[in-house]
Amino acid sequence: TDPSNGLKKLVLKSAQGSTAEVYLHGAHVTSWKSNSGEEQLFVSKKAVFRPPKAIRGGIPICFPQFGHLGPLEQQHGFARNSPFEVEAATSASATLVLRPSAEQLELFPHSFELRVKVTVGDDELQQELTVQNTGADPLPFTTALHTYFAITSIDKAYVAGLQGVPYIDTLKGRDVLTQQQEQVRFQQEVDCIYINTPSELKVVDEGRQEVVVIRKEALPDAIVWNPWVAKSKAMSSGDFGYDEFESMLCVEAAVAASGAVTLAPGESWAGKQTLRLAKLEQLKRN
Ligand code: TA6
Repeated sequence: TDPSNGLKKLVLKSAQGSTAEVYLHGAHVTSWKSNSGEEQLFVSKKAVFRPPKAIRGGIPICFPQFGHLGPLEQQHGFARNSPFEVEAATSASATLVLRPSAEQLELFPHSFELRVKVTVGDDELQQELTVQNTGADPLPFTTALHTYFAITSIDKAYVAGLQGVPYIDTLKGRDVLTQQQEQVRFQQEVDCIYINTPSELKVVDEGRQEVVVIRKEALPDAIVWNPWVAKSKAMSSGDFGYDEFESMLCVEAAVAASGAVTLAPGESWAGKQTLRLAKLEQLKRN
C-alpha cells in the first residue's frame, strides 16, 4: 500500500535493475525506471490518486473503448478507473484481471475478462492485454494504452516511424490525411489518430539523446497527443499543470480508427506493447 495515497500497488524489479510500479486501480502503470534508475513515464504533479478518478499520467488503460469510439458516454471507457485483482505476480511481472461490476454491465452489457500482464526487463517494459468474451453475445471493443512519456522538453522531442501513414487530425474533423514528414514534431496542440501504423515507432528525446522504441502487436493504430498551452490551461483546474505540456507527450498503442475488434462468445484477443529504452546514437548506427 502506497503510504502517500493508501492505494494498493505492486513494485516490479528486473534482474538488470529496471523497475515498474503498477496500481491495482486501473492496472495503471505509473512508473517505469530504466536500469540506470531514470524515470521514463510522465505523471502530472497534480495527478489525483483517488478512485474512481483516473491517474493523469503513466499508462492509463482505455477499455472497452478508446475516446468516443464506442457506446459509452465516458471517454476512454471504465477500465482505467476500476479495481483490478492480482491473479499472479513474480518479482518482475504481475497479471491483473478485471471482470465488469454489475454497474458496468448496466453501462456495457457484455461480460468479459480483461487481463493485463506487466513485465519489466532489461531497459524494457511490456504490457500484454488479453480480452476474453465470457458472454453469450458478440463483444465489440476498441482499446488503447494511453502512454504518457516523460521528455526533457517538447521542442526537442519527436515521434518517428509514421511517414506515409494515414491519420485523422481530431482537431480538424474526420478527413483522413497522410503523414508527410518522418518526424512528428510539436509546435501546437496535436491530437491525431494514426491508422494501421508500422509495428515499431520511436519517441525521441534529443534532450537526453535517448529513444523509447515502441513495438506493438495487434494494436494497429497509434494516437499522438500533446495538449499544448490552451488545453493545458483548461485542464490545470484539475489534474494537469498549465506548463506540464512541455515535459510530456502521449503515443498510444491502440485498436481505434482501424476498426473495433469483435469477439464471438468464448473467443479471446491478445495485444502487446513493448517499450525499450535505447541511446539515440545506437539507433542512428543501425
Ligand atoms: O488520447 C488523446 C485524448 O483522447 C485527448 O483528446 C485528450 O482528451 C486525452 O485523450 C486525455 O483524455 P482524458 O480523458 O484522460 O482527460
